Amino acid sequence: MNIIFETIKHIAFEIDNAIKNEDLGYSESENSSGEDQLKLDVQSDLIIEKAFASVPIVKNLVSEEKEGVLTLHNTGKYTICYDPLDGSSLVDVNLSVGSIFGIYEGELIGQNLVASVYVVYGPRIELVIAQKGKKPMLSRATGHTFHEISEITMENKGKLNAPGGTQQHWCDYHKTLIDDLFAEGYRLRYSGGMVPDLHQIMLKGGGIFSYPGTADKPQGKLRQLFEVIPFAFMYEQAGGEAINHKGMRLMELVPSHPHDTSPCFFGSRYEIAAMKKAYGIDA
Ligand code: FBP
Repeated sequence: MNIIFETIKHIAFEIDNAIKNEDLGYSESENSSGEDQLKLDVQSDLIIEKAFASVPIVKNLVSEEKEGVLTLHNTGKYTICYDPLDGSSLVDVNLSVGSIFGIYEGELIGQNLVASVYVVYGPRIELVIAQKGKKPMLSRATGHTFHEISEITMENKGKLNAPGGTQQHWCDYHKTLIDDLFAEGYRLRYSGGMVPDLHQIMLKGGGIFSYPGTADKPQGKLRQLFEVIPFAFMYEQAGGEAINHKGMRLMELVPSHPHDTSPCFFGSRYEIAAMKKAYGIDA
């Protein structure tokens, strides 16, 4: 598994270099969800594919930017589902973005995720690795080397609120949840980039990130295999919780298609309990 983590560190420097030096314009192509692709989306995807092509333990790659499964090594053990540049539409306004990696063994379902990694491309490059039985580990780059900084542990209650989704299409009880949290003194922290938003809540002790199902997107927007499940694993390893709109653990998701999305709620225990109460879910 360490060879995968070391390869992701190498990928992080290459993508950071591309963000800082390459063309921020749109490519001619669309991804499999019909979204226009930035040249950086395509380039980041190629950087990842090239890097794992020389890692025999990686059997398959599944990218948010492409349809289908790419088999690299038939004798490999793991499938890596990844979002090469999450929040890429924020690069041209110079906000932090990220890459997300979910490492699965066997069928591509929540319970088969064995490790996850995300990279934050911000003022500095930071990387967090979560493995079974361990607290997530934060590392930070100086020069071209990552140094381990600290394990991440979430408090039971936080103070940050990151509410995603088009507010005019929120259901009433979701609006009540969000309004009540602000009435309790929570501070708004939503950049439009899932990676920096979830990173901030984890590092600043807790709170809640929500991207609900809405009238315009009943199944939410965020993809199960590439975004939701890898972060659900991160949050649970850090002592937080991650559930869907029915109160089911996101780690129990069974996508029927690689690009399936899901309503999702990530947070510390107090805020997830508040969400369950607002949604009428038995605690
Ligand atoms: P991409 O993976 O296509 O970048 O989209 C995901 C994302 O940008 C997340 O990073 C972010 O949390 C969300 O979409 C923002 O959505 P919205 O613009 O609806 O708030």
